[in-house]
Amino acid sequence: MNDFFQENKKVAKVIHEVADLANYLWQKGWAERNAGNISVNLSDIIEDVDLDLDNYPKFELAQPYPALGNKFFFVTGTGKRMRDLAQNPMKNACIIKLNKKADSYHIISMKKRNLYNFRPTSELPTHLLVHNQLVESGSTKRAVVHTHPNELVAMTQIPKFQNAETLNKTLWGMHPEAFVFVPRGVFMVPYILPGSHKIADATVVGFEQGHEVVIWEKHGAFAIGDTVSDAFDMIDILSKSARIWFMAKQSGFEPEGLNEEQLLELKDAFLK
Ligand code: 2HA
Ligand code: ZN
Repeated sequence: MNDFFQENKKVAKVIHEVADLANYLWQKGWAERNAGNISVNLSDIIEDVDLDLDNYPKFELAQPYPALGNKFFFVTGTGKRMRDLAQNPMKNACIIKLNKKADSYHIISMKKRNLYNFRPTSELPTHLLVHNQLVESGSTKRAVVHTHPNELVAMTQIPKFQNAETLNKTLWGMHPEAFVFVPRGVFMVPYILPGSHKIADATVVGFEQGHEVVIWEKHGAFAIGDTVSDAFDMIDILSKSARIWFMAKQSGFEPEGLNEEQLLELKDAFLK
């Protein structure tokens, strides 16, 4: 099965993109140990594969994801390191296929005997719920990326930035491109236990409202995009703004930011 996916050029390209991204996340210092997770909906590029699902291990899901019946996903593995994934994606991530009712999945990229204790990411509830929303809403976005971007996480340790309005205004004000590329700003989720269905439910609200980046207070960021690179760019741009804020602050000054008039001018020019 491994070979099949590598022979499918479109799937191989997605796997390469994920491996490249895993390397960037590690290089950026956003992926300590097993931090972060990535998923890509492959259903448009894996059409009909004649699979005997009984040959592949089956796992129940705690809830159904109605829009995801029979869909395929490339998903990083729980406990796996991004730096290892960059070297060997098929050992540190897997392809899953949901069943028709979308209340269980099979891992189809590994034979039962090779599976050992491999499982998809601990944040699977959020990844699947977000993909469910993307498919339901007819979005072209197929990639979901979660990482721990240092400066953005650090900002959420500062009480005034636990409010999306203040955080967005500050991030946009540090660099105009932050507004150009993330004009809807981030959606803030207050601290909730990682890996929980509760954090999945809170996160999907942000994407339903049209945001492309959701910040998890004191934890990290979730972003969506047509590709994993697009999702990464959103976090990278905001992270740059956060870095500029800290640099100005550390030099002993209160960062000035763009004023209301300048922000309005950007809104007129770029908010479609
Ligand atoms: O994959 O980042 O949020 C480990 C995490 C959990
Ligand atoms: Zn995390």
